[in-house]
Amino acid sequence: MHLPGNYTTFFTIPETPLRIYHYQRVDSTNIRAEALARVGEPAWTVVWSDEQTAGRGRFQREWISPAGLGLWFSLILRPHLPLGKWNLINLFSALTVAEVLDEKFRLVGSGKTVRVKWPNDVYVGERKICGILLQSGRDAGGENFLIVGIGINVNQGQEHFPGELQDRATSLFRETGMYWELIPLLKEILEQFYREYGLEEERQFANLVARFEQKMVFRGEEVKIKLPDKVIEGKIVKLTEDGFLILQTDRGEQLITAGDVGILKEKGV
Ligand code: BT5
Repeated sequence: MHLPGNYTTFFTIPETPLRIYHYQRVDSTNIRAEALARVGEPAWTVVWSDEQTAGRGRFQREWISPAGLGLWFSLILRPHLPLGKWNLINLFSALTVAEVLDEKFRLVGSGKTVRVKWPNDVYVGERKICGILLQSGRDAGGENFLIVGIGINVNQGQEHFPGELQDRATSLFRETGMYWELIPLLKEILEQFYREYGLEEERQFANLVARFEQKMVFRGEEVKIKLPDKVIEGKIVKLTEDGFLILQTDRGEQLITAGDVGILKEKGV
């Protein structure tokens, strides 16, 4: 077995196959997890780091990951789903984080609720609290794997975000006025992920799209979607059974498989 290098601690979560390698600082937990998966690391191994020096979002965008203030981790999965359905794991991951965070808001008696934005962002009001990056690959033995990279802002105050993010990003601390311990939160998210994933896998993720739609921002609203080469406008009609977006545009319905969704009135997404 390939050893995962200079990790600080290692722990498991009882009654689950979850194994967590904890680092103080890495470039990106997705990069580390991918390297492990390529040489055959099994599903449910997690790479977690206090800090990332090259945290990444989609399309190579930067993900701000300051030391000790949030949860930055990546989980290896080896899904038994047809490849065409792996996109559903995007939706599943966002929903799982949203449900755990909702539980925290209930706990502190806050009236706030967490929403998901297609395909895999988690929002509180207009601000992003969590971003997710999925990367698939194939290991040396020819088996496909998936890396689920999750970044959750936990204890940042407004001043910890760079200027342009101060209004667009939030954290559990900003929303509840309380500091949250990272390890219990990480364990809770991973446990819930593991439990719910098993249930979803049994029913082939059949109810997931409906659950996601209920928590989804912008349903039925006019939006603009930034694609790599253009921006299109239209109304979100619904999601397909594979979790892609159907947009009603003035040229008819269009299927959107990737992109950034924002409301039409907004300056940026
Ligand atoms: C994402 O990309 O939202 C996916 C982020 C995934 C981060 C995790 S952390 C663990 C693992 N290791 C990694 O290297 N990545 C994963 P996207 O939808 O492209 O959003 C990126 C945009 O969000 C940036 O361009 C910023 O505008 C904004 N952003 C950056 N850092 C942020 C933060 N900490 N909180 C909220 N927004 C942020």
